Amino acid sequence: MGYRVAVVGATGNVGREMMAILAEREFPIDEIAAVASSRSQGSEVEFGDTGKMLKCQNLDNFDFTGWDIALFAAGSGPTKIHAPRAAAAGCVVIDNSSLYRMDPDVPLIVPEVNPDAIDGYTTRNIIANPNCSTAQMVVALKPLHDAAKITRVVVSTYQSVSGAGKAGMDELFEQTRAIFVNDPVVAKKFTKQIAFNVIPHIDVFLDDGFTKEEWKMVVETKKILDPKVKVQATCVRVPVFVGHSESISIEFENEISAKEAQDILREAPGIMLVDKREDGGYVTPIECAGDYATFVSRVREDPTVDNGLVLWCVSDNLRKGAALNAVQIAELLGRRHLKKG
Ligand code: 11C
Repeated sequence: MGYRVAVVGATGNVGREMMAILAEREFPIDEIAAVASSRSQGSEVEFGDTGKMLKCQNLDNFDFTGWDIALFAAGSGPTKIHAPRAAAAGCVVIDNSSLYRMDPDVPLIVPEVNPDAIDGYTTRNIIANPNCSTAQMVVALKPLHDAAKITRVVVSTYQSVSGAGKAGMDELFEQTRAIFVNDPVVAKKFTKQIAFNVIPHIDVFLDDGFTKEEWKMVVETKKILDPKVKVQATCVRVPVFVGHSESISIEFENEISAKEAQDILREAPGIMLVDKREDGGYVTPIECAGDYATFVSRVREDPTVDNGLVLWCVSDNLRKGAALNAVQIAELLGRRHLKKG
């Protein structure tokens, strides 16, 4: 006996990945619904590679009664209207938007890091999925924090255009094509040309000069990993289709060598250590796209601080950064709370 699962936002980048990962991981499903805005009503999405085609149902009048789990990848606007409606109908919402992440009554979960926090979901019947750049970073930080207690993190990100949705991917493709055929370059989704360029700006600016994407990395890491850890982030958009990369500098309370960190990371859940000090002995976004792992490379000691390490971390932002983490939360929920059979 399995679950009745609705994927909300099923036609978007993340919704499609959710479908694919539910099928790949053989999540126990009795019935699956593809739900989307009225614009997509009637269009079809495939349930992974199963060949099973699902007709999109209209979110505005979808009745969540009797559905066990709804994976939301619909953006904050529709989520604000429909997630509380689903939760009130008894369906547990796992939400990929930023709407509920900092709500004290909503657990923000990365299963490799803070699985126990899921027990608090019953207050609102909603569980939040973190921002993609936070998810991969905390997977890499957690085993090191357990070993030597992290005090401070300074991170610079190199984020792919798929983080900005299909429109971001289309813009990189269109601008690249335009440059090759000498057409004018048009920037709509991004604030400057993204093809053959990098843009140090993701999401809106806040009063202190940081962007909201940078702020999310700070507050979400504190909520998931440890409120005492200080985080400072610079988030940058790069002309890569899929896969976010991060250069992470970490300060620890206790001593930890690069060798010790490598040994710990090699055994840590969700991590693939690829760290050979030779040409190509590290992972780049092209190689991580489509994979589940958070890849860690270039682990080294930071000679400018006491007890410091620097590392390179890459992951598929649509998978561990979004859809995979959401499905892992559903699996955790099933194991701990919504047992079937
Ligand atoms: C980006 N990280 O790459 C963003 C996308 O809060 O879930 C995800 C935003 C979020 O643009």
